[in-house]
Amino acid sequence: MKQMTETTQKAHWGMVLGRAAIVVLLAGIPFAAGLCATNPGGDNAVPNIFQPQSTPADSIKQLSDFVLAITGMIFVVVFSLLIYAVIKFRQRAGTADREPAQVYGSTQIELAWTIIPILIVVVLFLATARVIHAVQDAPKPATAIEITAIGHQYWWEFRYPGLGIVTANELHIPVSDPALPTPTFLKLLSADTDHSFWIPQLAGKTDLIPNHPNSMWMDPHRTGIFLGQCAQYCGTQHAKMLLRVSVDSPKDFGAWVRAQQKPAIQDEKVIAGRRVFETTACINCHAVGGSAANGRFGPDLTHLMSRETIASGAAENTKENLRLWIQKPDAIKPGSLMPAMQLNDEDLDALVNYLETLQ
Ligand code: HEC
Ligand SMILES: [Cu+2]
Repeated sequence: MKQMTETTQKAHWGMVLGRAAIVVLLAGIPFAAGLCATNPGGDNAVPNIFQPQSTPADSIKQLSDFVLAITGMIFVVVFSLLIYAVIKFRQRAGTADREPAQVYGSTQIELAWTIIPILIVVVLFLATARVIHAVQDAPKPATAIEITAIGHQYWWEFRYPGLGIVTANELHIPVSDPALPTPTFLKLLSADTDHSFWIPQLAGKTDLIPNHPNSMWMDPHRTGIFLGQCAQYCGTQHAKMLLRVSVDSPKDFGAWVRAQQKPAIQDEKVIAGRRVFETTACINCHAVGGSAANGRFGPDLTHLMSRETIASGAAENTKENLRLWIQKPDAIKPGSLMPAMQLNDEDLDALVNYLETLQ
């Protein structure tokens, strides 16, 4: 007798705990959604899929909201029925040794739960197909900016074929005024392995695959810095393969383009450092416009100092970081494909002084 009460008591506590767990889980959903929707740190401090600022990202957000609403409704209906059944038909003292009523099939119910889900899936399919079509088949206006983005282990190369610009890691594009749209169309390529281009606030995620050009576009609605990240594991330093997009006003973009189109500054004061650069392996991997350096394995350094970060966002572009980077890239980005160059202090200082003139 005593044993039996103990078992029922245990079962009772099990049930209370189970119910409490369900309540906690349900309460967690709006909490998590609230966390995601807030934007700590102000202006685009974190990439955020909940605050689209460009047409493709906006279409994707709207579709996700729609799908979430429908699946959320299904979740609520199914869980309400489940909780109802669990409570209403729970084991009671009087019914412990009786079998529940045995029901064999119901054509109406079976038809309903076959046809309704099919309709829901068709609606979700059509809504998704519509957005995919609108994003992928958008016509390219004559005013579009064309850029080729090439993924490298572990940095980004950006080429503006129409403007004759080559740069790295920090993409500059103009803001797009709906009255006179200047969207940016990107051709996506890879120099080695599979990468993925993702700036959540501006567009969806698209892979960069060797020998298989992909494309995407974005038309940012406001200026500012937007952050992104390589979204496909591509090797050791995949995590430090960040993307920085500067959406500029038409005036700022024009000024940036003119500055980038100039050849590298040749400052006689840093001739010693330039000599170090041009007589070591640097030039096999890096290009500096208007000099003997035309390597393509690493980022173009012609306008290195116009970038706020180095090594794909791994460090700020300061004198100390440049020095450290050349001496020991692994200190900033372990596994990066730039070798430690083993220079003596004198050469290193001269070299950094030279790099600092590459405005
Ligand atoms: C074997 C090829 C190779 C050699 C040689 C090489 N680099 Fe690099 N370098 C790279 C690669 C690859 C990166 C990109 C690393 C990353 O971000 O993952 C890089 C990045 C850099 C960067 C950061 C650029 C940016 O905008 O992020 C600087 C500056 C740089 N190298 C300077 C030098 C200098 C100076 C030398 C010569 C002393 C040199 N490199 C030699 C391959 C090389
Ligand atoms: Cu990558």
